[in-house]
Amino acid sequence: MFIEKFKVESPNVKYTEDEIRSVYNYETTELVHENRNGTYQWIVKPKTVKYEFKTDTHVPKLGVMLVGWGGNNGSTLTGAVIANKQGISWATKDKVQQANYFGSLTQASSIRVGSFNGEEIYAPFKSLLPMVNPDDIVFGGWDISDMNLADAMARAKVFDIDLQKQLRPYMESMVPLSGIYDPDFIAANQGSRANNVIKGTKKEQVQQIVNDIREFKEKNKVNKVVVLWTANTERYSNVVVGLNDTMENLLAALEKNEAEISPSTLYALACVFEEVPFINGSPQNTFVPGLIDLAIKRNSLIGGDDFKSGQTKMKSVLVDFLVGAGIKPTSIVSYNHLGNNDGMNLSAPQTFRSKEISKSNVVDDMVASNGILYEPGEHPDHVVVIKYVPYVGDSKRAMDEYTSEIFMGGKNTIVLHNTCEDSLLAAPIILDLVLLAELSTRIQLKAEGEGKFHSFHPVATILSYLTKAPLVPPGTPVVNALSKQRAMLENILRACVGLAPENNMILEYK
Ligand code: NAI
Ligand code: DG6
Repeated sequence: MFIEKFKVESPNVKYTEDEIRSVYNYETTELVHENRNGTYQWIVKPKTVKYEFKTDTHVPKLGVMLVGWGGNNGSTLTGAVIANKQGISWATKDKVQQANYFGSLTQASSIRVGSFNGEEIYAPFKSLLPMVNPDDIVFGGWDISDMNLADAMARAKVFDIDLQKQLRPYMESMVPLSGIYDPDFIAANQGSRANNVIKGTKKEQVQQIVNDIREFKEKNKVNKVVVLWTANTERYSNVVVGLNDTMENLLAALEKNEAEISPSTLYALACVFEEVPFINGSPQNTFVPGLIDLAIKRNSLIGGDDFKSGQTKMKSVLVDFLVGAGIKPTSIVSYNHLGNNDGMNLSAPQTFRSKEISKSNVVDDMVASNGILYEPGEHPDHVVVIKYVPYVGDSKRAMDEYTSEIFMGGKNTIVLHNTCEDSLLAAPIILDLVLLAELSTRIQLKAEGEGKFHSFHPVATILSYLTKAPLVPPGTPVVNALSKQRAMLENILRACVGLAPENNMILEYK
């Protein structure tokens, strides 16, 4: 059965006019490796840590500024939100289609809240805590191309033509602000697009972004802004001691107009200065150590990297399943071809390399979790190929071959073929990233023994379900397995309303 909303009644949770307060017993373990009677042993000690959470229930008017607003993802997301808000439907060759938010974890997935008369009861994921309604988001942003959003939508060739016609009047007047362009960081084939660029030194460019955010806030009367990079994939920046390895060095490098500071790092700097959340949807190392250092010191949310939309999402399910089932993946080969501007940009070796890295490191934690299957340091062969094929446009083809060793030396090969508009996978993920980033800034917590409430760590691991290469604070484990990432997110939100983590034990019926 499906219910629309619910309220938790418990001595551990209190709803007031302004906040939800909960007390939550976090069941965890403490591990010790110690010498007992002459032999080293692993001792596991279960322990309970009491946490308190408080969630500000005032949902702000949210502004979202996209870097790369006029791209396929930017125009698709903007058009989709307008279509949902306006209740637009359109004729396809199959049927009359209604706008929806399919593919969004927050808007189109559900959580289990319990059993009632022997039936499982589910509610919308978004009913867990008060969240911004995507229909109410005000969009804006930057692009190095000055094309208005209606023309950008037509260029993207993602939406059906009947929908485009209905959206055009809403999107014609939406024109991106000038962007920071540095041809050294993206493919040379993007040069012809760059007719809308901010001039000046890097420091002046950062200041312009700061001014843009302030003006956007003021003009649209929004209480909060989240900035998200959905612009072209850049090459990796060189991480150099003395240049970008610490906050001080990065700020000094900005003063000196050092060439090796990428445009994405400049936008991120502006956001951290303004304490505006910044999310990186592409694979490059925008978050050089100096930037992470600065974000931590200013307690300004950063999250990334690279939307986990299709092939990688499947990979982080399938490899988790195989390794979890005691099957040993030995070779993973992932081919992609696509014909959109992202594909054209990725046809340059340096930008492809950024994508290759983020697509390749996604099975490491699953492999490391099973020492029966893998020797220490052993990995499956893992190859990623991306080719630009203009004819297929935004409709990306992803083909994967997984070869595994099974029982008694047998081999098993699984082949997948996925065809889908890339932007229709990415747009709902962008939505989730901004909604969850905003929500997480309204949650405060403290563990027993901590005097004061504090926000989550500014490096937002809570967003990792949505990214291929989750950015984590130094010294924190990276989790790629999709089910664990979802459980982490859902269980944290459940804790905020005093609900136990979903443990799937269903002991009531055992
Ligand atoms: P796109 O090429 O259609 O759009 C990117 C836009 O960014 C373009 O309009 C371009 O003019 C603009 N741009 C480039 N550099 C800029 C800068 N420095 N400042 C402001 N604007 C700038 O690409 P698309 O398909 O929208 O993808 C965007 C990014 O998202 C790419 O990096 C892609 O790799 C990444 N991504 C996409 C996924 C998907 O499923 N569509 C999944 C994972 C990541
Ligand atoms: C080529 O793979 C283009 C890329 O931008 C991908 O479409 C994007 O990174 C999505 O990747 P995945 O692996 O999540 O489908």
